[in-house]
Amino acid sequence: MISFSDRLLDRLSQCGRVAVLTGAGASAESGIPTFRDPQGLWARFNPAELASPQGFKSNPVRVQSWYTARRKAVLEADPNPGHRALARLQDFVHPTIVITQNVDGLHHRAGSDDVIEVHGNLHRTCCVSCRQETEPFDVSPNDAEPARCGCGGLLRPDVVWFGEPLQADALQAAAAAAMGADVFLVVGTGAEVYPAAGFPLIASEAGAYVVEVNVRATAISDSADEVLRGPAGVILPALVDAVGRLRTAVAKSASGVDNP
Ligand code: BJW
Ligand code: ZN
Repeated sequence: MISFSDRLLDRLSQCGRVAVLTGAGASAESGIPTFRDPQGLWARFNPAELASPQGFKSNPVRVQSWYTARRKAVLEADPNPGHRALARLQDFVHPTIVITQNVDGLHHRAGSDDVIEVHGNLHRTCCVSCRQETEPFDVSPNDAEPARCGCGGLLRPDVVWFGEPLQADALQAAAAAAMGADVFLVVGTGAEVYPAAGFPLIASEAGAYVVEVNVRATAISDSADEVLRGPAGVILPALVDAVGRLRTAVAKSASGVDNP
């Protein structure tokens, strides 16, 4: 059994608000590749070509076909025990706000109610000209023409590429969640991409207890209050089970079940 510090369990079982920042590592155990790990997407693909407005403009078929393949892979994947544990945490700590950099929608599918998708969602598609939301495109690398809207504009996934601003409402909601959190979990992110990578510091400066869950050291490991080293799909279910046991014990003793 994994053991957790009393400091963390006390805070989680007594606190009013949890916020969680998740990154690609949270979906790794669902079979979705991360970006910057040795087998990650950026080891095989060039982010300037595939995740920037300039790359899209110079070769829209390449970008649309890459996102078509990723969208299909995500549709075949399922939420993993880490996603489901965060959804279960809502039963014990409300609100549990999930700020995710992931565009795969797996937190929603796992049952988390309060999810802020700061980098968008790859299942949503919009037109670069009229901004209308449309059905997702299905484009292959060898297609001669890119997918277009009825208005003639190019279609793109509703995600945030490098150099693009995050949606103002998502950014504000995420900053507010970080500032209001008693405990701030940082799960499966290298914490290298801003502004999302700044949320743990915002939370810490506002008084949150910041806990990293990651298989490796990251840019924020040294500044976290506590580090839980291991896969999110193993650590998070054990942590939520421990919080649940503690909450149940506290509720029982308050109702006098153990002290008739
Ligand atoms: C596990 C695990 C397991 C593995 N369990 N853990 C200098 C130069 C150029 C730009 C900049 C610069 N300085 C700052 C910038 C800005 C730039 C930026 O931050 N760049 C840095 C790279 C330097 N940021 C932006 O451009 C952002 N926009 C912006 O700043 O706008 C300003 C603006 C204002 C006004 C007008 C105009 C502009 C936008 C950033 C958008 C990022 N987009 C992407 C693609 C999204 C769509 C898609 O999915 O295709 O978002 S890039 C990619 O990185 C994706 C991710 O969300 C993001 C973060 O990655 P993440 O999730 O941390 O993944 P990894 O792979 O890095 O880490 C995985 C972690 O998991 C690792 O730590 C593993 O150990 C761990 N792990 N298995 C637990 N089982
Ligand atoms: Zn259009």
